[in-house]
Amino acid sequence: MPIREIKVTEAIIRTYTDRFLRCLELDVAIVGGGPAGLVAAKVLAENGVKTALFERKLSIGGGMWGGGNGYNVIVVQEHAKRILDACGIEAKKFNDDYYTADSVESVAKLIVAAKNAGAEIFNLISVEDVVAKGGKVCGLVIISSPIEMSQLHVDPITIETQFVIDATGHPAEVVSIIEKKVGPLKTKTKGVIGERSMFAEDGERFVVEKADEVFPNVYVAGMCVGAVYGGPRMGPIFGGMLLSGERVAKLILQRIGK
Ligand code: 48F
Repeated sequence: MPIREIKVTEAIIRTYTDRFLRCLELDVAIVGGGPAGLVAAKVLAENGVKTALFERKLSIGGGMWGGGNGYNVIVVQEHAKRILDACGIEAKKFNDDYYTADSVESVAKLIVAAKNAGAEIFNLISVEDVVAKGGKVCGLVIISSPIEMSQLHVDPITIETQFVIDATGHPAEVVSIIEKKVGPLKTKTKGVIGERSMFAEDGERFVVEKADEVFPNVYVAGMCVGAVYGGPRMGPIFGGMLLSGERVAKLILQRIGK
């Protein structure tokens, strides 16, 4: 049969629309498709939680693609290697304490793992606000990234969700909005402090230990944790990001009794 162009168009519009309509009401909405968001998506979805991840950029993967300084290698500590293993990412031992992995392979396989677990992933969608009723966050305000980038005067659309994970990395975008427009965070300083200079050992511990709920039903994971609490950055060592996403997913699973 000859290709009919409008059938291709129809296939795209119908499939995307169906997929999006299924995600209008979510258990968990994850903002940011870096390593922390992807691991959280995988763990939640494989436990039967209705999860979608929204990423502003064309490519999912955040700061993981470029490894360190554009050398496409990441370093992961022994205690986080099991997450690479679970996604089929090849990890090679380096000295006694570290493993290295190809950053491109790592991103690709984290995406596949999240998708295979049942998470929906939307790229080119920016979260520009939250829906807040009675001081509670109950949804996300989203807009197509090209519209956001071109600053066209176009209104956004919304989704509803029980829980939000802010996995937007260094800028901690969602919780910054909440702090300004909805109410103070549950943290001691009640707001986003911003990350500190590099201290990898502390930073790695920090992003895992403090990954938690910072506003009712809103959790932080990954580098966003460092930004909220003023933790140090850690550079291209990624164990903390993976474990932070996993921890937040497990905390939400506990909350909903799964
Ligand atoms: O920055 P990113 O990779 O966050 P992460 O998962 O991992 C941090 C590491 O990559 C690295 C590091 C490790 O030592 O420090 O930086 O914590 O991924 C965050 C993603 O969120 C997207 C952004 O494009 C990126 O891909 N993002 C940020 N704000 C928004 C967003 C938003 N408002 N809406 C949608 N996506």
